[in-house]
Amino acid sequence: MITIHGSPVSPFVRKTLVCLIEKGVDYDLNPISPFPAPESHLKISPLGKIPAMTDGDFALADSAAICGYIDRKHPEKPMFPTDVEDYGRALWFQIWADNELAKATAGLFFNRIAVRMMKREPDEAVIAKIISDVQPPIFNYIEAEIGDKEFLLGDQFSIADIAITCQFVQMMYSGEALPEASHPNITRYINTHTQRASFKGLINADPFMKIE
Ligand SMILES: N[C@@H](CCC(=O)N[C@@H](CS)C(=O)NCC(=O)O)C(=O)O
Repeated sequence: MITIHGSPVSPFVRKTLVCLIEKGVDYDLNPISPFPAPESHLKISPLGKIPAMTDGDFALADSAAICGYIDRKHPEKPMFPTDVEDYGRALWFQIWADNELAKATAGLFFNRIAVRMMKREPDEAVIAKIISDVQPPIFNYIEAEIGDKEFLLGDQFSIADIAITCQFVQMMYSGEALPEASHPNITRYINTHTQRASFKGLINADPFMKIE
C-alpha cells in the first residue's frame, strides 16, 4: 500500500493525492507537518520536505518524482500524456507550477498562514509585494496558455492541470480570490477543475474553504 507522508494542506502533497484519487489507487496518509519534520522523516525525505512516499520498503521524496512513480506503477487512467510533445509540455507545466507559480500563490499561504505554524507573525508588506509585483507576469503567462481550453494538453486531464490547480487552491486558502476581472481564463479553468470529485473532496476536508 502506498503511504503519502505530509499534511494534505500542502499543495505538493495535494498533487500526489489528486493523482492517486483520480487513478482510483488506495493509499494511506501520514499527515505530518514539515515545521519541523520529525527526525524519522529525514530517512525518507532527504531535504526534510513533504510529501514523501513509501510503498512497502521503497521510499521516494518530491511530489514530481512521486507522481511519476504512481503513474508508471498504476498505468490505468494516465496522468502523463502519451504523445511525446504533450508529455514534454506536461513536465514543463509541472516544473513551472511547482517553482514559478508557487511564488505567486503558495507564497501567499506561506507568508499569511504557514508562518503562524512557525510561531511568527505574517508580514503583510511581503504579501502586498507578491500581489503587486510577482503575480502579474506569472498570471499573464498562464492566462494566455489556458486561453479557452478546459485542459492544458489535448482533451485529457493531466499532471499539468493538477499542478496548476493545486497552486491556485493554495492562493484561495490564503484568503485571496481568483483574479476574475484581470484573468478570466484562469478563473474559469480553476473553477472547473476544483469541481472534480478529487479536488472537491480534498478541499472540503481542509479547514480553509468549502466549495459546493
Ligand atoms: N519540490 C518539492 C517541494 C516540497 C515543499 O517545498 N514542501 C514544503 C511544504 S508545502 C515543505 O516541506 N517545506 C518545509 C521546508 O522547506 O523545510 C515537491 O514537489 O515535493
